[in-house]
Amino acid sequence: MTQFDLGANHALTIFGWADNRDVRCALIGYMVPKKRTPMCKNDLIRRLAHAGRDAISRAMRVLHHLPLSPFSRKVRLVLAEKKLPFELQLEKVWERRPDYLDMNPAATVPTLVEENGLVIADSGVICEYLEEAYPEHPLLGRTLAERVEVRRLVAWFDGKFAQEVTANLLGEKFMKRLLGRGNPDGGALRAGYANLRHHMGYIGWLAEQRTWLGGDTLSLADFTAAAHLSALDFVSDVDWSISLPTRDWYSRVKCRPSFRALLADRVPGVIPPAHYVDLDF
Ligand SMILES: N[C@@H](CCC(=O)N[C@@H](CS)C(=O)NCC(=O)O)C(=O)O
Repeated sequence: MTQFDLGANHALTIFGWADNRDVRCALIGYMVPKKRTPMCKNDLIRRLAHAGRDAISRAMRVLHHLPLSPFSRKVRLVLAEKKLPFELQLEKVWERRPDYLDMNPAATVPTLVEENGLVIADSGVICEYLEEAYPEHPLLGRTLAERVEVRRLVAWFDGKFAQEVTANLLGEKFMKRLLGRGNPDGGALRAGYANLRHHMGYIGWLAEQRTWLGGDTLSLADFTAAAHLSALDFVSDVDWSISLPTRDWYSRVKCRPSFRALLADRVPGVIPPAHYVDLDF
């Protein structure tokens, strides 16, 4: 049951439900006149429509994200692999929206808001939560040894790779400006490209030893690495000729249906290279 304030004159109480697999919203409600001031019919209809839309959107799973954020991309891949419907909400973190800070005081993306209103901040926490809440289509590996290795690699890519590569390239070129922290630093960019070569060598080595990065099964390790590389690829920072095994592994991940939405991303002012969307690049 939700109560909407329809302005100075009326409140509307709605009993209903909505989900985004089958959008239904029962606007079974009643109006409570707060004052004896008349409200014009058109105004009332407009406010009811807004209230209905609010009721529907509140009940959908929403991921607050930025399209070039690898952490957001990782969660999008996991949600899609687990076949969990969700809506994307662009969050310009640099605007420091108070409502957003209430949900995620770190002011970073992503943040997931579940259909029941549960707010989950931080991509690592979100992925662990999704694995526990929706164990179908497991993404952390099967055996204990595999699960340890998958977690080690997730920490590797979201920690070491993110610091040594993503922050030096995407961070310097895009986030720094948006966050009002000045211009890209040439030294950081050079370090980023040099580190990327080493990391691609390591990914290629893993891909040659194993079916997938974490072992025999496709896992969060693959999606974490692919999330970082896909964001860098979008801004033309990846030279795939550096490591052919890395390229072959990436093209296998890129063919997953869960990847389609990432390939359709658009970012104002950034034109991805032609191979970004090419599944046989
Ligand atoms: N540990 C966080 C890191 C998220 C993160 O750093 N997101 C970046 C975008 S890729 C961000 O929101 N940066 C904004 C800022 O640093 O103020 C997570 O895994 O969600």
